[in-house]
Amino acid sequence: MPKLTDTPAWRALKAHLTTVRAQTMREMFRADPARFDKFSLQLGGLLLDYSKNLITGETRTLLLDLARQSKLDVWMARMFSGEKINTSEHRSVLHTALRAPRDAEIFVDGKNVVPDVHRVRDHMRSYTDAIRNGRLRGHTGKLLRDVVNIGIGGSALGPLMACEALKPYGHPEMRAHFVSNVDAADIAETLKQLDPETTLFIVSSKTFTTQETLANAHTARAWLVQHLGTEAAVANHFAAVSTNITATSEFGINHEHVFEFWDWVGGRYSLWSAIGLPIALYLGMDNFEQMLAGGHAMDKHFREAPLECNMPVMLGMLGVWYANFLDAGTHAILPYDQYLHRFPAYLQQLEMESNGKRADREGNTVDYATQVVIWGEPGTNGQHSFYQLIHQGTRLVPADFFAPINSHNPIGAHHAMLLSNCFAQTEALMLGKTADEARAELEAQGLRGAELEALLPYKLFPGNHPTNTLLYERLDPHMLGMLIALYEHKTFAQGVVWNINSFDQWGVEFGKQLAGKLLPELQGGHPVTSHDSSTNALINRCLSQGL
Ligand code: G6Q
Repeated sequence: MPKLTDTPAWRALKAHLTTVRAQTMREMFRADPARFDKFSLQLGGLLLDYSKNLITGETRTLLLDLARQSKLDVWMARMFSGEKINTSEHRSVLHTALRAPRDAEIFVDGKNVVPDVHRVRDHMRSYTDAIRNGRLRGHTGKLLRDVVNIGIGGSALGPLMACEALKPYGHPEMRAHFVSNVDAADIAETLKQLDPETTLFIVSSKTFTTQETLANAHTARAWLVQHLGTEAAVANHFAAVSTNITATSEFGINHEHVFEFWDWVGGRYSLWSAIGLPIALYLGMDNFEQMLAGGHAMDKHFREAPLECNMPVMLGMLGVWYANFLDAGTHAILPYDQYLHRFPAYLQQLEMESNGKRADREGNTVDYATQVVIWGEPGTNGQHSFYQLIHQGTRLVPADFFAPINSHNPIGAHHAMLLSNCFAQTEALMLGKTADEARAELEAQGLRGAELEALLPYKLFPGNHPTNTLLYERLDPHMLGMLIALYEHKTFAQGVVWNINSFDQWGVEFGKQLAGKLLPELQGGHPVTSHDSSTNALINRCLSQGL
């Protein structure tokens, strides 16, 4: 197999760079009034405008040639059919099966997994209905109204992001809390707000061995037992979600409140499984299923739409264009939707944990860039902070802007102001401000001569900064499901092009391996000498100062 960077599609894109660099987006828009129509896609209430990118029609053709050369269609079929494409862990990759309809058939090791998915989903429905309508109550008979998810990484970020994103659909008397960090401040500050009689803890852990989660779960359990005065209270106040059912029963969780999932669901892809239990509790199972339906609609689109009309493919290939041909090192996620304020953090894990890798599928170290750094904050807050660098800094920062056409909170002019900021930013990032335009502005302010010329360089904006805009009717459960699945498949498409396994996470496993290593030394009380001088000094300083 030729090296990726020597393949015809890769070489063609390299050669094409000079054509794209020879023109600005400002010129491209001026030359072609139909540019928006040519470079935008729609799917069920979601519009993707990718016309403000550093591409021509030919760039798109060449990027899709690269996707075809990478056999994206073959990899897609392998993933959806349950083939074990996560080769380093010998696992299928079937988060898509979690949102498949009841009559679908998807096989892993000869077994149709869809009936199991729906069995657990039915269990989630009966449990969440019972908690929400008060049939299942706390140990003292009170309604359970505070749900605390104890989990980390993939067992936290998705449910947290979704509960925040869909707050307008939440049960008016319920609150969802999330405890992840092993720093006791996380659980202590959460417990301070809670009444044990009305609190339900969900211990979420695929492996049920994660240090942080088990430490928090034991602390929560001790707090509950101390306040309610009996171990018996654990039965009503704890549920668990895991693939490790033996460990959940060892922890003492009532087996009727244990929700199963399977090793073919990756942690960062697991919010569609029972890991979504806090979402289902807070929003109700009907809304959770709407989210699954949104994910499924995006699955269908990804599988069936031709590459040139395929949203995840377009987002993925644009990312490849910037990472590999225009040397971008980061990509900003900028939601003009406060409800999506944890979406950047969610996508950080999804993309960086999936594709932040350097060994290809054959075990070779790649000689091209893979995943860029994902980061971001909601607009308009970011405008008063890091947008300075995007507008006038020296780095290329492609960005995705998100905005709902309709607000859940139609108060005064807020929403029009929000949207005007969003559209004004992408327009300004594309157009920039030329010397003539800046000069005219300064003259209008009364500046002339040397004073004007001295100020001019600081008032210039090169523009030509690429952005995508994702505009949707309203952020409802179905739309959120579509958006999440859109980025899952974008991530998959990029992994296919980079020839990496997007579904293992040995870097995260390394962290878990390290987690317990220093602990005995910090607890042992004796000065250490076994590490490098920096690590020794840090440990010894803590020991000598009373740890
Ligand atoms: C996700 C990662 C990682 C994982 C956490 C929690 O893809 O593997 O973020 O979700 O480390 O693991 P457990 O769910 O096993 O506690």
